[in-house]
Amino acid sequence: MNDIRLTPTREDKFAFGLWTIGHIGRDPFGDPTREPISPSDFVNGLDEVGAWGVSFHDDDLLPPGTSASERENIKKSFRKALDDTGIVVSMATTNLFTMPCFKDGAFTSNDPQVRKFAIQKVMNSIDVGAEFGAPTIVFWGGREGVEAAGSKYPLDALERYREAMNFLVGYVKDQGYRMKFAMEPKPNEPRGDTFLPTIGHTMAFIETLDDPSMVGLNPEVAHETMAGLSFYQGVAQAIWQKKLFHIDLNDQKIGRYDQDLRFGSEGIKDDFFLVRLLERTGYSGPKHFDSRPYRSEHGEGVWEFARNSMRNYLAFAAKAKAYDNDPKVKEAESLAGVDALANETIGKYSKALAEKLKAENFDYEQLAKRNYFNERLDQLAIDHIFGL
Ligand SMILES: [Mn+2]
Repeated sequence: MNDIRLTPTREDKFAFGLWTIGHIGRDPFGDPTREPISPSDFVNGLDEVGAWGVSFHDDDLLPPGTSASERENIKKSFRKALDDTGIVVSMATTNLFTMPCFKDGAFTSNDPQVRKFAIQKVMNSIDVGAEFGAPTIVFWGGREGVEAAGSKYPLDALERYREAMNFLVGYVKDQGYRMKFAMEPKPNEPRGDTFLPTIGHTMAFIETLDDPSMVGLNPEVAHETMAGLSFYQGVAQAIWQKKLFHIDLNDQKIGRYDQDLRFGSEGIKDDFFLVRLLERTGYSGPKHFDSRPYRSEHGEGVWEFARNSMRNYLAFAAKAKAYDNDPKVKEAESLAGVDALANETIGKYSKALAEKLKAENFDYEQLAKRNYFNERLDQLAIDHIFGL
């Protein structure tokens, strides 16, 4: 345990949103349990715990209804805290869910005026993101969905979703901003059913856009887990399709409401393999925590939550490295045939190869006798996580 580094450095690129550690503990059943943290105090706090980046919704930084002079003051003190600490703005996003006008959706509201207002709100949010150098704009379509299935023809809703994303890509290019978009899927909550509910749905949607190269994914542990899916497998496919532009790390029990738990506090094995995947594929984007302290915490407790989120990531990274360097793991992987899966099966189609393959004889009864020793391999992962 002694050689494991558990203290973050800037190179780790750990980032937190203003709404995460700064969450005031309000839930659908209860009032706030802690005081808000101002954006500049938040940045100073991040610096103290060793984080690297900060993200925000437009409304976290500049609450709706703030006067022009107040906006300038907020931006000035936020800028000063960033300059004083060296904390960077790693991502910006738009709140298209809190304002009552979005109750029927934003890009997919049945009211065209609401749809236009939503696009305008994102353009303004992109401008603020650009002002602070955010390289990525995240889109979480929290209200893009239905309770009453008959209230929206889903093919039309997807068409309007696409129209909005294409328009906003056009805006970014026209402004000459050096930024890309990352879409964040979620299966439900706050809507009964959300459009683009999973990593898979969203990646398929992105390929239908005018310029798919501008848009990738911001998958979140909790959201994919709510859908009963393996976040690890989903992220792996996103990496394979070169669509992992950003990531939201947190934790979640399957089948529950969106818990936004501290990363590494719940789905330990999936988290272990997730971190191993991010490390071995050289993911270089922000490791962004979209989670919040338990409602029972306040003061130092919320910063402990932040420290422990990063600590757990680093612990998993160290455990994953030890797992990969363990000769027993290498041996078990070889028995399982892990490396053999990286070798081409037959190659590109040709008539000659097809005929040759048709003529081959396979002793499938013999093939069925192979033991892959996956129990042994999996227990080695568990042993490493346990530290045995
Ligand atoms: Mn998120």
